[in-house]
Amino acid sequence: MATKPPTGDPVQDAPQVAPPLNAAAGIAAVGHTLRIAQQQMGVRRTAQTLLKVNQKDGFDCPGCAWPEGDKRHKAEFCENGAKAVAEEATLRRVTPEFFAAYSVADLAARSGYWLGQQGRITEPVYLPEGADRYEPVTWDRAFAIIAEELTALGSPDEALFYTSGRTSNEAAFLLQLFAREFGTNNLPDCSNMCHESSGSALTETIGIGKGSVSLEDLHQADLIIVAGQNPGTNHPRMLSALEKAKASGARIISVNPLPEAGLERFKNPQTPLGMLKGVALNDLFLQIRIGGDQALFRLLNKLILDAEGAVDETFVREHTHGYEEFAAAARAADWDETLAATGLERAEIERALAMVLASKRTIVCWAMGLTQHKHSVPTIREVVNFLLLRGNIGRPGAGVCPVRGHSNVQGDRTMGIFERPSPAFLDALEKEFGFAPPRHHGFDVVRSIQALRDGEAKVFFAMGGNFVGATPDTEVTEAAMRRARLTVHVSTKLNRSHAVTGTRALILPTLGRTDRDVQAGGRQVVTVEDSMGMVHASRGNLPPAGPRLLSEPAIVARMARAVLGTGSATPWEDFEKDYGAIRDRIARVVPGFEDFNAKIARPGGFALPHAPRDERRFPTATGKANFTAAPVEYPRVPAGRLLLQTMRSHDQYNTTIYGLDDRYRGIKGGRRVVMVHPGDARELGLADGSYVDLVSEWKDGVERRAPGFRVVHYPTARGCAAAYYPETNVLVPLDSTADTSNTPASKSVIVRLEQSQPA
Ligand SMILES: Nc1nc2c(c(=O)[nH]1)N[C@H]1C(S)=C(S)[C@@H](COP(=O)(O)OP(=O)(O)OC[C@H]3O[C@@H](n4cnc5c(=O)[nH]c(N)nc54)[C@H](O)[C@@H]3O)O[C@H]1N2
Ligand SMILES: Nc1nc2c(c(=O)[nH]1)N[C@H]1C(S)=C(S)[C@@H](COP(=O)(O)OP(=O)(O)OC[C@H]3O[C@@H](n4cnc5c(=O)[nH]c(N)nc54)[C@H](O)[C@@H]3O)O[C@H]1N2
Ligand SMILES: [Mo]
Repeated sequence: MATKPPTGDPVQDAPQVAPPLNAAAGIAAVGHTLRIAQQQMGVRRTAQTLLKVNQKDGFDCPGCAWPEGDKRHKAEFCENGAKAVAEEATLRRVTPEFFAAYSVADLAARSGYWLGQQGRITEPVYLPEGADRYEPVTWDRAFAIIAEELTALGSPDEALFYTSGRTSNEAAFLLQLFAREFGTNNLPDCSNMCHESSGSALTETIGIGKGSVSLEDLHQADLIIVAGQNPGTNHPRMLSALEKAKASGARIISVNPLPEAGLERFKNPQTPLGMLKGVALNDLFLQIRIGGDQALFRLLNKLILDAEGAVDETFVREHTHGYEEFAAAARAADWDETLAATGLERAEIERALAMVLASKRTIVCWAMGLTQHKHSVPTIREVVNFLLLRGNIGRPGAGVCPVRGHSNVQGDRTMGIFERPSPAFLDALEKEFGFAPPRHHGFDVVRSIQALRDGEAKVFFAMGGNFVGATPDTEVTEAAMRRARLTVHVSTKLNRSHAVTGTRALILPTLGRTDRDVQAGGRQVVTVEDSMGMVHASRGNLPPAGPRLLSEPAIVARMARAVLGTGSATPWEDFEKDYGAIRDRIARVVPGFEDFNAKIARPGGFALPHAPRDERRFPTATGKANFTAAPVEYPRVPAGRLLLQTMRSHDQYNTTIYGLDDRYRGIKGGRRVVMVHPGDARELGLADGSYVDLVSEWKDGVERRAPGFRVVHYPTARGCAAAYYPETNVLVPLDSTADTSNTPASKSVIVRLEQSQPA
């Protein structure tokens, strides 16, 4: 057995900085991909695995939720998808000896990067009350511990069941079924921190909280606006779609405080010419101030209203509601205020308008740059107003395109992972399973943390993810988690959440997307839903990381039997044996999944119905698409302060850190950097290469500090700053959330920069 290792992290964070690149992908990306993959998987496994990514007989990439087209390339993956696969298919292992060597305190002293590099977890482990390290435990004992703690609760609402968006449809359906049979709607999930604002805004305005475009629509669009998204890093395969759209004459506007490499120029590694030369994707780059998007779209809407014949009057008359009130608000939009809110020039907005008016088919794509602000929901509603005005919903080449994050985050919600389920969903569940599900709403992510903090919740169960790593206000959240009676993590890899535990804790190792899943009923497939509502099967082909791993559906089924016992009439054992039995039930509960098993037999899967897209029908309260007229908001930043966005580098998957480089942005060997406009840096007296503490200023007066960040002079919008998450989560106040969606406002944090030393 290994001797006790020193505490403290051996990984040095020492950033070096070069000018940012203006092109994404290309040859460097291919070399980089293969190097990372081979380090983790070896040469043979690399070939075996990467050729199955996103193929019709293979597994769904555990990276992002971008869809695959019908015609697939042999290498239907990107550099970052390959990193996600390598991270999971690694040959490194975390064994019981590892847990014997490292105490929980040792693990808590390590960086997330180091924890992730240790490999796949192979055995269930248990941290008993008062113990300083995890020890091996049998599966039966683990489920008995969960049952002991859950049945001891005063109310089922003292338990929290979190999901991260890699969970398959089958596992997600079982988890929500179990939670509701147990008696709670406490199903917080990563969407609460992600696209919840999109879901809230879209459900109210078009009647369904999902995007309305297909890949084909993107190819047919005249104009694609990409706002608040960095596809070169986070959805690289989207660049191929944009390239294809451009080849058929589309124009592209990107709206972003940062000039992101992929949107400037894209070198498609799948075509020989693309590799060498690349294409410029952006026709217009609007370098907006953080949080200025609602003001921008509001003014564009006014200008459309003012332009002769620009409004699609037939569409507005036949399909929408609330036009007059909206138009009155939009006509009041003011140039000067918009220029102040956005930091843009009048001529830039006029150019954008000309492109908007020239387009018959417009799509707006967005991601976290729009969803993680206080006023995110009204911002996205304003985007909907913008599309409705010219009839850009429910016809080819047009629509809303919220680009989803985790590979099955959209599917998990479709399966009922939602703290505020619709009555119709609960009715269907009740009819199918014969129990009365709880009707009162449960806790979302932020509310769950408050409940743990205030002693209202005592058991925390996570189906994947890294809850304390991903959530805001790290110190508050970690203290809250430590108050739990029991914390349980179903995980593939180690992360921070395993080191910040309740009185007792369990780590339950599980199969990932790449692993072969064999149950009593034979080899299983699972299903996922992509960002565009396509559902398809995913089959892992690698031998599992160890013989004692259980699949996610098996874990839920066994937990349910241990907790609910003979009180449950649900055939949990059958579900574990054959996931087809789960799908038969999904088919009867969730609209659009009729004949589910038959439909996934078709290679490529099937599309879920989407009333606005398919038939211009809007299932809202008014029965029409709703215009809305919220007051324009944007963040006001006091003098001497900057507005910080917390975002992803090119070498990470959320809290999983693949490496310390952010190649496109020219940063190498470290993550503790803060990007500041050279003009702002000069005014603040901050030389490039100097070190600062980031200090967040929030109305509660509590000081939140992230020490030792290297200042990088960077061409971001004036008044703005950018740094990576999760290191900066400590700065995001728990109460700083988006109105309506309650999503942490992690893209608008007011900070002051204080001169300091490297951390
Ligand atoms: N390789 C990789 N792929 C991923 C992930 C990953 O971590 N790594 N994460 C996955 C997940 S869960 C998600 S949700 C997605 C996230 O995908 P993105 O949303 O692209 O991720 P972020 O890095 O948060 O980038 C936010 C972008 O919005 C811009 N932005 C910030 N504030 C504003 C604003 O106020 N207005 C505008 N217009 N722009 C703004 C930023 O400059 C940045 O370009 O990616 C998914 N795919
Ligand atoms: N400041 C700030 N905070 C943010 C964001 C931001 O932009 N800024 N973005 C937010 C967003 S968009 C999101 S989606 C959340 C992400 O929040 P989470 O989804 O909770 O976090 P991840 O880092 O994706 O979770 C990684 C862990 O998932 C586990 N895992 C991986 N694959 C599997 C699997 O197949 N099964 C199981 N059971 N476990 C698996 C591994 O143990 C790994 O360590 O973070 C949010 N937090
Ligand atoms: Mo996300």
